[in-house]
Amino acid sequence: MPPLNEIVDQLNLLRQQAEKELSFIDTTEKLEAFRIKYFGRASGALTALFKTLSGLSPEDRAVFGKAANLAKEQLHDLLENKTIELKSKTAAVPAAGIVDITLPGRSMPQGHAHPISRVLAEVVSIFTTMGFSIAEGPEIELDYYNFEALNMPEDHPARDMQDTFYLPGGFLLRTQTSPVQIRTMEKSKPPVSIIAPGRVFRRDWDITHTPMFHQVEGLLVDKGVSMTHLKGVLEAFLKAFFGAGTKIRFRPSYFPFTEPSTEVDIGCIFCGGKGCRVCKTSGWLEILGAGMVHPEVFKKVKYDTDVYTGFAFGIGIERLAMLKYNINDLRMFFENDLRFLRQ
Ligand code: 2NL
Repeated sequence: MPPLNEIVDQLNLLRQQAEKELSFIDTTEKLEAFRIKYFGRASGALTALFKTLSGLSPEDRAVFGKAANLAKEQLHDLLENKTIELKSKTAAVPAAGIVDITLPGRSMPQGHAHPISRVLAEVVSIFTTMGFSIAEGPEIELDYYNFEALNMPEDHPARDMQDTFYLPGGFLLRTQTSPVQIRTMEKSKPPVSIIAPGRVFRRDWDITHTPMFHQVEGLLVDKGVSMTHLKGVLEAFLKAFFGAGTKIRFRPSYFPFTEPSTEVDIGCIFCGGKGCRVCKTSGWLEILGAGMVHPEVFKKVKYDTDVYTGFAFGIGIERLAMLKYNINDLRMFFENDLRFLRQ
């Protein structure tokens, strides 16, 4: 029986050798051969070393046994790490011929624009095609631009607390995009032909009202502009959006910022004018409001009312989207239920 220190040396040597061999192993077959060489039940090197334990004195056996067990554990860990390493390598690089390159690729889920964005983009595109430019402005406004300059007297119902979100410091959230047109007219002389698309805010929340919604307003100012031009532009828009066969009617109406004012209806697209639930049996759907710009508005922006006239209109985008996609609850647009948006 060799002395203890010789056995310990042998153990250390064995471990070093095993570690070195392991670092060169690159296939599962070689790894299996390695496992048998060291851990094999019949002739494994480690197994053989453990067998020498029985010939030692109880004291030596305790010391050597501890060292041998530690070495065995360490080698076992290394073996396990190597197994994992080799497995991940074979998974990442499949052998040539296993991959079927004729298989179709996995398709990625595709997103799309929100229905409101799509309708807004379509409306904007119809008007820019006619020659209107796009104007933008702040969503947080001053009372002057949202009301005062639009000929809305102090006691007008549209100025009521229940309709408008007031902010500290005399600011408010714009209730329409008209302030953009006022700002544009302040900065530039006629002729002006702009549309102002964007978000507007009102204190309302039910089936047909949300506190935030979208509008496209239009403004055209020049010498000799009349109601006829207004009719022509709006008819062209409605036929482009709803189809060439769309029936159109103009009804007299009232807005503080236009005179005369009109509301424009189209023949009901759901019943063809016969009368149904959507058009409330009238055969007509209200689409937009418009009119000739009130002289008081022109005075605010210092346009000469003896020289210039103009028309303006306002279109609610949510209403157009509801009609286009046959949606009866406005709140659906803002709940972001993906089932609704995909449909
Ligand atoms: C509606 C009504 C309208 C306007 C908006 C306007 C803007 C300026 C001057 C005069 Cl700067 N008018 N905008 C005019 C008439 C109607 O909107 O029912 N919108 C959904």
